[in-house]
Amino acid sequence: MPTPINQTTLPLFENDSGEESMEAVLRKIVQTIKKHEIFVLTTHVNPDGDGLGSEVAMYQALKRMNKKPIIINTSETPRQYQFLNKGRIIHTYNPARHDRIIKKADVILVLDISVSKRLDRMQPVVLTAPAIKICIDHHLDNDHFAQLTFADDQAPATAELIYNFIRQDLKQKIDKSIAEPLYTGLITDTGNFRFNATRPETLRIAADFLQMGIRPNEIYSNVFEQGSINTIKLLGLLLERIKPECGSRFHWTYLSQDDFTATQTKPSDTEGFVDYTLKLENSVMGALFYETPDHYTKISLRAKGNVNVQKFAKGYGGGGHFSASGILIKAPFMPTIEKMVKELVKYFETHYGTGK
Ligand SMILES: [Mn+2]
Repeated sequence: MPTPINQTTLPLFENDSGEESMEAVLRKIVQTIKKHEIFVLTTHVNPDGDGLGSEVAMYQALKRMNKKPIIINTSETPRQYQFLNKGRIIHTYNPARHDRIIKKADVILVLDISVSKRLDRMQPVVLTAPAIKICIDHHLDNDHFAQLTFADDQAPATAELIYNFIRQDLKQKIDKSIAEPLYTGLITDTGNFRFNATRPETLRIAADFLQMGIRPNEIYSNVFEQGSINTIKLLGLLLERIKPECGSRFHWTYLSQDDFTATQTKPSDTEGFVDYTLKLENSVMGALFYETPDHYTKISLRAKGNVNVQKFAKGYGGGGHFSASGILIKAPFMPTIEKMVKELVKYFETHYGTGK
């Protein structure tokens, strides 16, 4: 169920009056935006297409309302999202330059997170700033740091919420400068409209963007086709080593620090690589092990259908979602792989049968 959460200005909603509360929160957010002038927009550490796209779209809408918005993020904008940074409107947090601005802001709009920890370096200044904090997000976790939170965990992307908010609540026209960043948010958070969370409304919004003349092939290419020869070589190493277990229903592979060194790459270049373990026929669970720079073991887990990798990950201090989770094990790489593959096989066979 969509969960509107607000703690300070609204009473917690009771039983099933949820709809009403959500409306009320939205109304208060609109009033707050209309009343004020200086806005700081931000998103989570290591921002993705949804966080960045939502920020840029809101920035454009606020500009049109003659407000003074500024986007300040904890992390730098990744290379593949630089095309969203037209006019260099996205700033990377520098305390000496930005603390003053954040402290003077009327409103801080935090997008695509409801947990302040994920603001990372910016957390202290955001929490202590006198500004009214507003959160718009689609995650369930919430540490209640904002006065106004609009969270809908049924939405596949914050971009979908921002689209409705700009159009229906702020009553601003959606044009290409808003459609392009929001489309980016939709495709990155829905895996190009293939994840379960994708709903009819998501595709209707995408259709609206196409009608405005955005080019899906160009946006896709900007985001997903920026690989280097080095990352392709790294992928080659990973593919060669894929090993089947549990009657080819579970596949795993690994990358060591030596592999990163040999290909001049780093762990962050493995984005999306674990998905290859699920591209094989009958494969419903996959694992990618990689060695961190401090020689520990990171495990990325992916699953299909009723296979729950989150439960396994939690047992080892990891976390994530039902079909996509991660674990960091502070133990040497090769022995840990051996041990954890055995554990994964045991877990899989216990819950999903031996297939024999
Ligand atoms: Mn998101």
